[in-house]
Amino acid sequence: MSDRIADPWGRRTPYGPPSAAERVAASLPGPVRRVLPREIGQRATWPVRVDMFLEEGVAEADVDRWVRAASILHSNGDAMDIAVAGGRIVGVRGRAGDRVNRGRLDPKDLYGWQANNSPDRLTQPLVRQDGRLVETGWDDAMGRITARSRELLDGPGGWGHFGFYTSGQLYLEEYYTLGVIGKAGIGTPHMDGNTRLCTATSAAALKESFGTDGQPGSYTDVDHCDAIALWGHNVAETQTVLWMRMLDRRRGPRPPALIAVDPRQTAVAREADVHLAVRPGTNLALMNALVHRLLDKGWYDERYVRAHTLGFDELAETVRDRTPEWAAEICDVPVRDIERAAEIIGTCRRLLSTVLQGFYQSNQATAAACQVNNLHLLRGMLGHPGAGLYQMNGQPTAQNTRETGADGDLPGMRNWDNPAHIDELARLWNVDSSVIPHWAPPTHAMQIFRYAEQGSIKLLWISATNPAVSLPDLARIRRILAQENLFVVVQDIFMTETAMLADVVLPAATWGEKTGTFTCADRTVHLSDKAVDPPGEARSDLDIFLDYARRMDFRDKDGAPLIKWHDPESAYRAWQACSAGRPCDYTGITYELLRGGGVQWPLGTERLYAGGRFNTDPDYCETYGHDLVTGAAHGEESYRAKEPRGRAFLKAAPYQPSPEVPGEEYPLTLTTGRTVYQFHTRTKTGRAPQLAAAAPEPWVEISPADATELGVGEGDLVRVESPRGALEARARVCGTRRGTVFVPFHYGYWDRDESGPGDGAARAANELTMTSWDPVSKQPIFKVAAVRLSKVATAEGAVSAAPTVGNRPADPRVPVTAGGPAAEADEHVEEE
Ligand SMILES: Nc1nc2c(c(=O)[nH]1)N[C@H]1C(S)=C(S)[C@@H](COP(=O)(O)OP(=O)(O)OC[C@H]3O[C@@H](n4cnc5c(=O)[nH]c(N)nc54)[C@H](O)[C@@H]3O)O[C@H]1N2
Ligand SMILES: Nc1nc2c(c(=O)[nH]1)N[C@H]1C(S)=C(S)[C@@H](COP(=O)(O)OP(=O)(O)OC[C@H]3O[C@@H](n4cnc5c(=O)[nH]c(N)nc54)[C@H](O)[C@@H]3O)O[C@H]1N2
Ligand SMILES: [Mo]
Repeated sequence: MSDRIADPWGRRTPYGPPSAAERVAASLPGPVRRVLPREIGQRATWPVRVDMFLEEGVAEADVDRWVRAASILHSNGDAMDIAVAGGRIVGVRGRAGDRVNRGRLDPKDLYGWQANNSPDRLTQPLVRQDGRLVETGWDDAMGRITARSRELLDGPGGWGHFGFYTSGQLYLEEYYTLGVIGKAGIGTPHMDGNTRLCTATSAAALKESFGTDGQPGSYTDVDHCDAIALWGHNVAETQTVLWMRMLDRRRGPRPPALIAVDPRQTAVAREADVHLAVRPGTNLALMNALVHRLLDKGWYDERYVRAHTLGFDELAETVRDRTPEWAAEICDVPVRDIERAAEIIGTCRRLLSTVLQGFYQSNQATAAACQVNNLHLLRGMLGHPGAGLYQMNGQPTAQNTRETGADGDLPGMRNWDNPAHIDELARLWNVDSSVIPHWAPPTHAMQIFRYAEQGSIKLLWISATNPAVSLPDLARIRRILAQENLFVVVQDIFMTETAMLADVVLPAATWGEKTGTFTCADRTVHLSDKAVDPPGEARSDLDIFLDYARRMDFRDKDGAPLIKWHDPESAYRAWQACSAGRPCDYTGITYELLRGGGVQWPLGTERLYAGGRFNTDPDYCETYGHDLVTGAAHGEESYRAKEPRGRAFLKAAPYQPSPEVPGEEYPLTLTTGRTVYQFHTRTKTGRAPQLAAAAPEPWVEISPADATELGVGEGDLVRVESPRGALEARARVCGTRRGTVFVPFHYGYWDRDESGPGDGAARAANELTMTSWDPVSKQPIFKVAAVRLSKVATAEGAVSAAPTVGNRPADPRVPVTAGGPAAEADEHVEEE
């Protein structure tokens, strides 16, 4: 038994990398491998550890059924089984045989399912009547949406009045259906996902460097690598099972070196051999210096670069004067640490990189993420075991939003600017090419809200996301959603801050209550089956979208229904046909195959780009590329002129400071992010007792030096103000860089029965953040804003402001966060 609140990572199962003999053995064909002695070829695998948590009073013997599923609270793709007893979910258990987690589960997965059973689930549609939301039936609610849609679509301006804002948390089948409705039914370019806030930069960086989206690496790279670099990724709190794998390597023989780039002393940073606590917003300066150092020292693979890349000269020119000394000044980190990091990256044999929000949501996001790609290209570190690159995903199904085109992408990683790709889709859907909105770039999320603000978008359909807490500059977002002339549909499982502002609220079924597939950050597809019925009249998101298509009577060219599928598996088959021949080819990956466990796309390909051949062919690529500084799109002609012939692009850009930097009035830099215990706006984790109790309130992390200067002590109530708004929370004095404060963004207002700060003090981090985004990926800058801080009240007694497993308190007297008996989970390690 283990308290996974006190110890989120559980028991260590150390292991080492394969020996040279084992590596050779691993490359042999299966039949040969099987006759080798057992020690060879099998020892270097990550041991199995099965984690389980069941409701109090329920024993394993009481479980009626175990139903296959995968994690829905992060993008790691951990496979699990849902325990069902008496028609209810009563617990979860990791799947021992799965390639991703080998039985382990994240604390959010162990405890978070309890939200499914919460008594305050939405169970009936609601409509706004005389200013109030009142319960109604599906027919009335859908009837109102359809009537408004018809009126808008048939009137002047038609498709221009529709905006769809979806998620990274629905299933592949649901996204594909929504994508076809938007792109071929209504024909609007105003469709995006909250993936814009999450992994838009991951997609953008992969497209710019390699030609299309798609993660090159495999999680087994952790088993093989001799160096790990975590670029703005607090993996210990946000993908705990991946971190368990890394920690098990660190505790085993021949451990990999570890580099962390993060302004805070996270658990990752404390474990690292080199911690670069950069000033928020300066990633590109650091990256350019690292590239400079690699070139300067000759730490790159000249042959690989010549044969498989384009753009070396421009890159070399861009970083020519960008010395470690230069970057040390801008990033405010020691020169020798930059040099040490460069040496590890430049001389290791198998480099694994993961990139996430510290880069994606920071200044010059795409340019900085592309430099990580460059480090791998320069060293030829792609496509072989241990040479892994994850331009990480965050949300569990963000990869599918992108693949299926429920955001600003086209289904199957097709290119908006390639008429042949549009024609392919038109043939597939049997519609006229002109219906598919490709005459202008797709509208990104921030621009959709701008159009709603200006009144041109009149119907905004929000599914599985809570923008009234998660978008920047919340006062503005609340104002937009509350507008009289904007018809807002919210499809959710709880009464969120956003739902409170809706005209129609649709109650959805969620994970465990519906069937569908999703794909994690190493391209492993999992099937998650329906385990129990949804509460009340709640319906799956797929059924809701299908019902809308039916009521709107969308037709193809021959007058047949546009949507020709009716359930998850038929939707999946339609998607398989759409994906055929594209990088994310799902053909062969059937539901039946997935019932045996997770499988990577494309079938039989553990790593992409093994032969150094990239997806950059002009007829195949997903984009003709952009200028990383301005975001200006390159045209087809100039792209073809480069004759990529399967080579990757080494893209370059000079560093520029963030759009907002601290000054006299707002002298501190605010950055935001996550705790291990909460998921986003807490609609699920805030309803799981163990998780809710571990981090019940927001807090403000501040460095000891700043705290002393401002007269702030542990637990004191402080006020943080930016040019946009203010919040109040308790201070956690801890290891963050001087001049930087951190606030978790999880805390909205639903548990206070208000849709906004009301009379009380605000507490959402996004009251403070700014409306500004990366020029290429259009991902908002959540990680940098200028603020000031002042003390409101002194803490009374021993106050614990925040969980202690993250960024540790400077004051050793602060009590350690623990879950106690209610959080005891099972951990079963299979002994050899
Ligand atoms: N527990 C938990 N896990 C989650 C989620 C969750 O809500 N809770 N959400 C999931 C999702 S959708 C996502 S996208 C991922 C996000 O996973 P992460 O990206 O790991 O999480 P964040 O806390 O947003 O940001 C990571 C780190 O970036 C650092 N940082 C801030 N500014 C900068 C900067 O300018 N440069 C650098 N180098 N670092 C900076 C922060 O200090 C922070 O520690 O997590 C997924 N997993
Ligand atoms: N300041 C700051 N802001 C940030 C970030 C940050 O680091 N800092 N991170 C950004 C990132 S990376 C992300 S991913 C976003 C996340 O932001 P959001 O997407 O707004 O956060 P969630 O709370 O996950 O919202 C998902 C909603 O879907 C509902 N839901 C869950 N399952 C289902 C389902 O099956 N069907 C339906 N219809 N609804 C369902 C949940 O109840 C919840 O209301 O926040 C972004 N905002
Ligand atoms: Mo995310």
